[in-house]
Amino acid sequence: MGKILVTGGAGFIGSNFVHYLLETTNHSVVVLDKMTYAANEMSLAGLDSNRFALVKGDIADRDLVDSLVADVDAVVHYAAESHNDNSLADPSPFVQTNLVGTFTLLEAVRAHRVRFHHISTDEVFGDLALDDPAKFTETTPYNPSSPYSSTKAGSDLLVRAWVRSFGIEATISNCSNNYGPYQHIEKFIPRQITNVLSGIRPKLYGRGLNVRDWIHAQDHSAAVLKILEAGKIGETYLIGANGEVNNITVLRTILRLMGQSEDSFEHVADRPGHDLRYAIDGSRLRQELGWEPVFTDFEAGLADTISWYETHRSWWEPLKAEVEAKYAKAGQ
Ligand code: NAD
Ligand code: TDX
Repeated sequence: MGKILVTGGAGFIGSNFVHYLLETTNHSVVVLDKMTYAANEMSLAGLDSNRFALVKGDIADRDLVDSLVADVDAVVHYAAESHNDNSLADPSPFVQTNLVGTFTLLEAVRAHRVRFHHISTDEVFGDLALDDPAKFTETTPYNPSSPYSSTKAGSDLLVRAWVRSFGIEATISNCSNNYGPYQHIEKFIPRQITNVLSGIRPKLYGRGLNVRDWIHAQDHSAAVLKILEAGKIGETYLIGANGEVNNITVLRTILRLMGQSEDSFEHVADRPGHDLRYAIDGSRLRQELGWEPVFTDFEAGLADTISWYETHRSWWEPLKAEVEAKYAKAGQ
């Protein structure tokens, strides 16, 4: 390989992947990122400029994308509008970035015959009942619920069509909910950690019985690298670490780890159309590519994450007031 273009590399999971790649391989990395509200240049500070460059730009900018793709050996595509609540308030950037942006990248990898890996989510499958023993597999039909997840589903389908119709060398992965350092504080876990650190009572949507299947962002990065190196072209891999927990349990664990009473939170308005449960069957990835998660103790991973936010206040504190003002307007 050699030189890898990472789209969305200044966001949460993309920046974790850039660090992982630079630390565990000899590849060099070019990040293409529009630097939206979700990006943070501090997440990429101090990287070796001989092996790393940041290009500020839009994945839907055809000429820019074409020139960058022409000069790399592989593209790993993380860039997206990623937050469900934002997609309910204004779906428009989701359609533009997640669909038109992915289309623009696909046309460039088709023209230059460059290896492509597409990052997606388990939310494309819709949700499962709380008492359903089933988990999502690679053959579960798509049934997305929100503007966010429907645009991710559409982007996956574009990739599949470009593989079949044009023979591009692509793989897809659908991962469960990530946690870890560098996650934007609009998301559930860092929002509650930084609420406690700011003297704000944590906010739980509805009754908090919705289940998410948590995986540490570093385990996600390791899985993506495996797929990039050894995945079968045209294949889809589900990435999950058997981390199903309901929201109220996650919140009570955070409160306990932070020395608070487990009841010191507020119930707020539920998310419209709120998916009940996600659960990944990741056995194909384990069996075919030998990937295993390292962060198997969720509570220990949460404790590490809490300590990261405690020691990186300058990374998140400037964002806090605006994020909470936006939620307050929605009664959340
Ligand atoms: P994020 O919102 O933290 O980061 C997204 C990044 O993409 C930001 O740096 C942003 O500036 C950039 N970006 C947005 N629009 C762009 C555009 N038009 N051109 C170039 N850059 C643009 O998101 P995240 O949570 O890190 O998610 C990354 C990817 O992983 C997404 O594709 C998401 O669907 C997928 N995913 C996320 C999770 C999760 O739990 N967060 C789980 C599974 C899959
Ligand atoms: O303040 C909150 N209180 C709360 O109870 C917030 C922000 C969320 N929640 C709930 C909603 C969800 O059930 O917590 C759960 C997790 O919420 P998010 O962090 O918004 O994540 P989710 O909607 O599950 O989507 C995430 O995982 C899949 C990512 O944001 C997506 O990008 C990814 O595809």
